[in-house]
Amino acid sequence: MITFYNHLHAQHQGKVEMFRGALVPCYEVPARADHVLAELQRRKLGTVQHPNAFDDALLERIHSRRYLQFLATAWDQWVALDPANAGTDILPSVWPTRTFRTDIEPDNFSAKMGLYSFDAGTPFTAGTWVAARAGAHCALSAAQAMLAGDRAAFALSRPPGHHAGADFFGGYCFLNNAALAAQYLRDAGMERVAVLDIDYHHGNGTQACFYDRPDVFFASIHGDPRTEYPFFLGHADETGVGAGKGFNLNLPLPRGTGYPAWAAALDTALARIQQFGAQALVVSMGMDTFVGDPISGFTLHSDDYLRVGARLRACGLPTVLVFEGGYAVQEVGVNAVNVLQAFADV
Ligand code: OKP
Ligand code: ZN
Repeated sequence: MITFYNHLHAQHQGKVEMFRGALVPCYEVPARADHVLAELQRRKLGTVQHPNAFDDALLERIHSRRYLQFLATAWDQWVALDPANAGTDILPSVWPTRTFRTDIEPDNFSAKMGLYSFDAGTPFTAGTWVAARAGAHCALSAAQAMLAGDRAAFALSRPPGHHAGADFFGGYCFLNNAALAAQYLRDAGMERVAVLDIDYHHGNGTQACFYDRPDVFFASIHGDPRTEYPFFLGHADETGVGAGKGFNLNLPLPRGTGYPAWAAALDTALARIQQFGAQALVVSMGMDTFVGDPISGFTLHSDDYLRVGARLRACGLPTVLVFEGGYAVQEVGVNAVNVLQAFADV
């Protein structure tokens, strides 16, 4: 299986995130991707390439222009406020909630940060835009390789993407890599594309991108949002709207869910994807369902990921796999590559 590796990922290196009133060290660290790369190379699982180049206009297929322009200039705006800011990551602290307006972009920088985000756990750093953009290019490159005939391709990138919407970042995500890949496949002429999100956290950004559309089916298996991040989306009664009604499937599971119940949900999701008649599959491959994950609550074990890879392969679709979460840093390489190896082997 070919891997497109975001060689610029370490340029996004947040220091701290807000958690229970304190700034704590970031969980989403460069070592995550390093461990996956090292394990891929150790098992000699296909070639590893840098991403291809793409026109920035492709990002506008999913994201709004004003949001992209903000991301591209945010760091310079921040340092322009005060040169001393160059040593500090940016975190938002004020948001437009219900009854506020979001159509006018404020001039104030903190207000802009709030307009374009939904949490205080997602630091924006000097290299965030460069890293996120190259990560999106990895997902697009994987879609391109799949279109060219590869059965599967892997985008190994960080920061992750599935919480990012058309015009907001949050949950460690800035550009929605999986959504960009799915849209790329649609634009290349595939009529029905499915996105399957197996990260522990609901892929609210991806769901929002396609919620009113019948051409991209979104299915997600995740911790119940009543107790789990991102809290405000991901319930089972969210089935799509308008022309998109019936093309969104959420399978929330309680904290503590283990492989048997999780795999039953996976079978349900894959059956619906087959029923939909998907011509290609994009997987938001979060590895934070692992029992040892420090911020998540399912109890999958490393061997289970071999079974996950085999099940994904068994549905027979050309597949783009996009790396998302997974914060048990020492184990994330083995777990991710178990999925890939079983996909490649079976
Ligand atoms: C991103 B992805 C931990 C708080 C949780 C947000 C989690 C984002 C997960 N102290 N903060 O879906 O893996
Ligand atoms: Zn996650």
